[in-house]
Amino acid sequence: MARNNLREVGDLNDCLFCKIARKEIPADIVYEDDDVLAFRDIRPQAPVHVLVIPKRHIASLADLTQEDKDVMGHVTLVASRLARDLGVSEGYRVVINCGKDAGQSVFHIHMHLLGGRSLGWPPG
Ligand code: DGP
Repeated sequence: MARNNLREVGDLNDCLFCKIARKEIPADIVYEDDDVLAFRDIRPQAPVHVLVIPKRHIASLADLTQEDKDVMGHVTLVASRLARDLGVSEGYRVVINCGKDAGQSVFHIHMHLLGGRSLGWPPG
């Protein structure tokens, strides 16, 4: 339990995305396996806006350890496959906001997959 900077055991119980992973809160799930879940963002910023998460609680990119290499590789592969399956393989963006200043609002690591419109750069 002392891994990944889990601030308190309470993080796991209170974490919104842990609750979605446990199906305690409904979500529009587009992909699921034993380790990874992908669901549509509740406030979509593009026609396709999906969040891909490891089911296991990891607070943020800054908290990754060697132990997380496989699951984060898996998250990335799922995002790549979903881009194809959801029809945005012509151009899409994956984003991981890390920390408050980057706009991270849910402290369970998640990869945004955004596509279906032209995406500006640099991001705001
Ligand atoms: P970030 O700001 O990078 O931490 O992204 C968090 C995203 O999570 C944000 O785009 C909105 C989304 N979100 C917040 N609450 C919920 C929820 O209850 N359900 C779903 N599907 N998405 C949520």
